[in-house]
Amino acid sequence: MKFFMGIDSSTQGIKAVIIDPDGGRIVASEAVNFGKEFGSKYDSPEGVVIHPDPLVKHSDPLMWVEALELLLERMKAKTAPLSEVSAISGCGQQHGSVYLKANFGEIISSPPKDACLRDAIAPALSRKTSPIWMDSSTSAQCRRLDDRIGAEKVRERTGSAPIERFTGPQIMKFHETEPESYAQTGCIHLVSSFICSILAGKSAPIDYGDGAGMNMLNIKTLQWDKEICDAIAPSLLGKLPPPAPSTTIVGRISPYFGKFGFSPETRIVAFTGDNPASLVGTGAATGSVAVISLGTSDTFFAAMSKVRSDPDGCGHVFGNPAGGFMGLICFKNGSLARERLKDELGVDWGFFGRDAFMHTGPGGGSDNIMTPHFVPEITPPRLHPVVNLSGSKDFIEGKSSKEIRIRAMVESQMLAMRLHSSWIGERLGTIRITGGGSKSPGICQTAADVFGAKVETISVPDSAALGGAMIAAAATGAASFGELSSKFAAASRTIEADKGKKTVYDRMLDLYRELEKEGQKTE
Ligand code: XUL
Repeated sequence: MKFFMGIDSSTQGIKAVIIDPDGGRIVASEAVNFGKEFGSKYDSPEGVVIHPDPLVKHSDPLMWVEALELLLERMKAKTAPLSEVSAISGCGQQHGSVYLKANFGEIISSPPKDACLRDAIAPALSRKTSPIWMDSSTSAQCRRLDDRIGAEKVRERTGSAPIERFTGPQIMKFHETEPESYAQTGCIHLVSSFICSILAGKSAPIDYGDGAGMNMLNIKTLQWDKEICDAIAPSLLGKLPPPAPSTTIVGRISPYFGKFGFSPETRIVAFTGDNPASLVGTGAATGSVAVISLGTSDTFFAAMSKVRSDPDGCGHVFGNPAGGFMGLICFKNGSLARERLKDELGVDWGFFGRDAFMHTGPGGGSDNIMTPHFVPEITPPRLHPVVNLSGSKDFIEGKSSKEIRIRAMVESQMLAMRLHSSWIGERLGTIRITGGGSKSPGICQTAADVFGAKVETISVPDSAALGGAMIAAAATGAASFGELSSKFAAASRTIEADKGKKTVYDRMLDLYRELEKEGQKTE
């Protein structure tokens, strides 16, 4: 058995890749889109249950389970070499939590082979839906955690100030609003450890990568912080799986999965968060390379040689699956904001990502910038959409050309990343860009120029699933993280920064900082 599999259970779908570390090649990949396959069944056209309150964002964990089975069925039907998979790891969208009764472990240890997993697991849920990372309905709980412990103390101990989407404030809200269901909860899993548990047929640990996204893991002791957990909800410590390194071997695959062709010898390695997995999948877990991932959310992350947290309270520290830590910042208005402007201007991605940049210069010649926060932003945290503009009169009045407006949005997004990532404090001469936006030469060049860094793109589209497969291979000793990075995450294209633009972007960075402060005043 020489292959390794990575599974990524994300907001909009679930993906898998199988790698051959010896040959340095991807041998199979597959994906299931939640909205397309199960949108009407779970009232979730984009993988998220429709809810009248825009701050509430939940998903149905049974949809994730059903999608996992469909994914494996499809792989089997396409004769993917599942019987040769030596180990599986993977990841999930971060922060999302699954609430389970005490019988969860027993149920997943031997689900009836002829039943579907979804039906077997349904009675184990103590809460029907799972709050996910897009949820921002817990501001009151974040304030309570601040009152009870102190935001600074939470940040210093856990790597992040109390944040709405983080699991701790979400658990507090569940306990406050549904105390009976909370009392029925025997175990709380993250999306990652939930999927891992099902594959292993037993309750899996929560790895340091995803566990640090809960506001509960003490990043110095790598244990759950008792004082913080007690302040969140009663008896919480007893409901949490143990924290563990990302390379922990949880056990052999559950016999249930034999029906897809897996060998009973296949090992299951702990799952992690999608961002820590992407750090591995982009080859940045072991080097001084930062990553910009342009997806539903835009994220900026890098491995950290020393643990430190963001004094502004916007950034986060997570475990690096290859050891040590990583710093991350996450923007909610990522590709959704770019798509919104693209549609508003009636242009296609070719124009948006390339043409718009060909005949315009930095700031459109007038230091045009904006806060493109069409939905309440999380970096910096905002309760409302804040779209403020600064620059030429035409730009502020929305009369500028399409090119100038596109450039202003992309430059502003990159300036926001530069501003809010400076606390990570590493010497990062190279930035790797992944995700949909990395196909755009205009966006890549803007990133290089705004950061004054070399930008590289990599050819792998699913860095999170790939990272999962690499973790499985490294954890079981098939290859080191460094070897796997050079085989699977080599740069496919390099873009050098235009050093001549440094002065103007330094100036625009100061202007952007001021514009963000203005936005805070209007809150
Ligand atoms: C990171 C975050 C998002 C999700 C997306 O803190 O909330 O990047 O992990 O899946």
